[in-house]
Amino acid sequence: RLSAILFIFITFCMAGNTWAQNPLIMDQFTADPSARVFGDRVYVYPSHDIYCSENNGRKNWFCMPDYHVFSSEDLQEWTDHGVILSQEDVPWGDPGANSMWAPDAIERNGKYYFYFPTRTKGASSGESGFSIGVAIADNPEGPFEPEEEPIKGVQGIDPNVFIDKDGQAYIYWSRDKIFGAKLKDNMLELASEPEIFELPKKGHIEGPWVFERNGTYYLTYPHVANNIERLEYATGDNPLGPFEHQGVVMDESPNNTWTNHHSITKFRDQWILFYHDSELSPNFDKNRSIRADSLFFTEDGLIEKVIPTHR
Ligand code: FUB
Repeated sequence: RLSAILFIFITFCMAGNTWAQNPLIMDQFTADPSARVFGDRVYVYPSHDIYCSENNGRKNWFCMPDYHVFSSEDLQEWTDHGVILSQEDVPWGDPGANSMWAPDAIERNGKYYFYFPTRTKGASSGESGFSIGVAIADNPEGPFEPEEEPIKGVQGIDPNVFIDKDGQAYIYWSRDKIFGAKLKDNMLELASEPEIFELPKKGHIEGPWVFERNGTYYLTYPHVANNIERLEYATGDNPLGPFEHQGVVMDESPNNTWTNHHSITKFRDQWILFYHDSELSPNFDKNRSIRADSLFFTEDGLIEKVIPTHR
């Protein structure tokens, strides 16, 4: 009888998302997880939060010096492959800015392209002072070599890259609103004029993540609706829209974390939402920790709201 109860309990926990052990990384602060499946492992490219004093950036603000990449075959045990890119390595970046914000990575023709925003040397403050660079590697864990110049025609943060079934690549980014454009085959230059997606009508939106499922394109994003971010989504028939706002993927953080930043990917036949929260740093919400929970769709292709699991 006890083993039957235990079995039911474990099955309930699995169905309720405890596939992953949250937070995923316990020995450092991590945020903005972009997750990709390469081979039989899931790789997460997060940003890396530290705490700034007056001397190394803006005190009490985001302080992000470099990127590590982590991988796992079961979402339980994670390998830290170490630093793949630091602020000082970026030829066009402001070396003292500690501004290595939310990145993304994607594979094309056996090369791995790592997209990262950082403040440009001598740029004004604010998101328009950020450009988006690309670093290239032969393996998902690097070493990554940054390009000499950022992508022309892109000012902003939170890059996300999507490659459609026909091979056309797209890049999305944010600067209060979400922008998107086609990428050339070299993955380094825009192939179309940027388009602006104004969804929803009011409030700050950032952190785009696009994926396709059964012919529907999902544009998912954090939206500041009530002071802090909640994850929302829109759908369309085309990677560049138009997109129709659909609803909420995840409510605002129970820990009052101002940001949430996410990715959605399918790993071992299960859709998974990667996101962050500041559960490990209750008094400072710019020191965040990445997390993962299963994500499900209704029969109509709508996203069921994800409820975060805790340890
Ligand atoms: O991590 C720095 C910024 O906070 C990201 O670029 C935003 O998406 C938000 O998570």
